[in-house]
Amino acid sequence: MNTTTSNKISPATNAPRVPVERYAGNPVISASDLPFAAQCCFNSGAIRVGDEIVMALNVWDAQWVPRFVIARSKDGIDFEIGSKTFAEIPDEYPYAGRKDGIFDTRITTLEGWHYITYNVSSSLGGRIRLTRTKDFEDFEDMGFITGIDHRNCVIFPEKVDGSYLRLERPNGEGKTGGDIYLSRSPDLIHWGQTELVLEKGTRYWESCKLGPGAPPVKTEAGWLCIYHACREHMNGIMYNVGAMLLDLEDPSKVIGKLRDCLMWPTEDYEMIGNVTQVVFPTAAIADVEKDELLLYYGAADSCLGRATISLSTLIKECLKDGPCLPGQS
Ligand code: BMA
Repeated sequence: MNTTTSNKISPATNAPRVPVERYAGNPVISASDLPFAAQCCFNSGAIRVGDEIVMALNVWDAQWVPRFVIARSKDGIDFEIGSKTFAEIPDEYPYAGRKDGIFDTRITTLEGWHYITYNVSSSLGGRIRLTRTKDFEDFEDMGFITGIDHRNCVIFPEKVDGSYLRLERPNGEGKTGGDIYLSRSPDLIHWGQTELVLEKGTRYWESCKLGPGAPPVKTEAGWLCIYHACREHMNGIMYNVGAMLLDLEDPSKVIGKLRDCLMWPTEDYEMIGNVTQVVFPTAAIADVEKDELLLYYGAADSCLGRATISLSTLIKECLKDGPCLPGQS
């Protein structure tokens, strides 16, 4: 496979400690690959099912109406993209009739089901909704699983200590928001026992807000979490990617966190688009035998990128830096 490692200068160091190999054919999916007219597609969850990568593709159609469709691929590069919509803007006040949407899908396989979380927004705030499927053909809508105002939510692939778990980011930035929390649930519908996991601002590249990116990946060392991390600058907000490891038994505890930014926008398709300077990770698929973590990420709110990372290097470097709590970095 053709890959390319960006050699551009890191905002944190001069040489990346954990090289990120972008697929040389990126964007791996863009609007022109769709079987119907569309403006863009980005920020889409994906998982491995058997010998396929299945993606819950987050598309904005020609009229700027958001549509979710399923895409499948044997090699994770060439996707067969469906046109059947599996989730729509809820037909209820205050969402009905608004085009601002549904977006940011993430998929977690859990107890024989594939659970898809996504954000439903309106001018009154965003909320997370859940749907599930066994075969990516028939879907069961499970309704809203947060109150107002939530932006991002990823579900863990197994229960810990008898509870389902998720990482979430209530909306907001500045003093009162933009941090990552963990919540627990007995049934995936009712959530509580919320604890702060990671505060923004440990490092300058994650100074203004953070959010869970890909659903956590279980490794021997801990739950590996790839998250988005934002920095505000004179031209707006730059979306970067960070990595941390959470304790296997108590995932509210950070046991390792990469001090340096793992990935930041460098390529044209990440710098230029509907929203400039955005790399927004939504899927991390581990292959221990290949020592690979495969990432899918939205680029500039316009298309999808694909990248690979050495799993062992990433884990080692996260552990080396320790929890990296505020004031310790
Ligand atoms: C976030 C989400 C993402 C988007 C990002 C950059 O708040 O809305 O869908 O990629 O902003 O625009």
